[in-house]
Amino acid sequence: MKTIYSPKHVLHSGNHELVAGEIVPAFEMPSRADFILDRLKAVALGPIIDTPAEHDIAIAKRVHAPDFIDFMPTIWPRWVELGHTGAAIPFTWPTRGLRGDVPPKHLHGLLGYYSFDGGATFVEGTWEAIKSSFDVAISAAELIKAGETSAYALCRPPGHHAGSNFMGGYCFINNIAVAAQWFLDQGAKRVSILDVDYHHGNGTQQIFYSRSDVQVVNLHADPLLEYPYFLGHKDETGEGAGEGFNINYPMPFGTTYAEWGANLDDACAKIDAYGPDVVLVSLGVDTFEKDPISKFKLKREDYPKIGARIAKLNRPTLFVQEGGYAVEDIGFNAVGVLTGFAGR
Ligand code: OKP
Ligand code: ZN
Repeated sequence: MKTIYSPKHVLHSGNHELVAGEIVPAFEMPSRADFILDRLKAVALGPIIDTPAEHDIAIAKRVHAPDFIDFMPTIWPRWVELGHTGAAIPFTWPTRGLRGDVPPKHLHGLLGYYSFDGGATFVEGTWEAIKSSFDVAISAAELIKAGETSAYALCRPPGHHAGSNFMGGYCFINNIAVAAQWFLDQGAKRVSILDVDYHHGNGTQQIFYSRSDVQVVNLHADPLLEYPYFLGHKDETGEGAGEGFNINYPMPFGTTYAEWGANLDDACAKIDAYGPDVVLVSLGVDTFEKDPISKFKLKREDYPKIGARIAKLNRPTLFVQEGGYAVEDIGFNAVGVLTGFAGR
């Protein structure tokens, strides 16, 4: 299996987040990609391409609002113009009782207008890293189109919390959603997205919620207990033409592979029944027992089983990296899924 990766991800670094009242370095940090690369090389999964082709950002506008995509590269220059020196971060959101339909003119207001939380922060190189992560996803999709049966997009920053016109949860462009639409635009009729990240992929769900050409299947922590809190319940099954094409498997804290794997089996049966031309996997490994921000109990030896189960779908499969914050273990777990898929 080939990997696509961009060294430009490192331009998105030094970000912080607010955890229980303390400012700490963001858990989504550059070393995550380094540990994954080290492990890819150690197991010799396949060639690692570190020069993804540049793709037209118009491709991202097929699932994202053009004004949202055009806004992101302006954030850092405007932030600096205001005299700020720390990272750009939203602080006011148009929640209940406020007008969410009028974009403010001031940058501070726009940051809230185009986000759902304060987890997507900008430093000087963030936009370039976002663009490179998008380029990685599309370049990996191109490998599948060219006939590879699988590929791994080592995306950073991740994407599954980003919706049509909002960022959040470390995510800016929804890489997997953009890739799914790209496959459809290249002639695919049906695409399945299987999101195995610990957190519900609210952005991916929102983007495809009323569509039948992309099936979205999410395995995640119960949103009554866990981030992103406001989406990911079992009764969210799609709407209109999309009715029945969104499937959620919320699970309690402490979930082990026994229960998680049973839900994966069920999810795979639903994907089989849908009959997609290609399967896209939002590969988060924050389900790991030692993940610092998560509460599932999957073990290192469980990850190859996930890959092996997905391989049984026997369809072209694109893996797109999402979360995973136990950085010393992330290589073993993410690459474990890939080796399991490859039958080793
Ligand atoms: C991104 B992905 C407060 C806690 C917020 C946000 C987690 C984002 C996870 N600082 N945590 O799905 O792995
Ligand atoms: Zn996650």
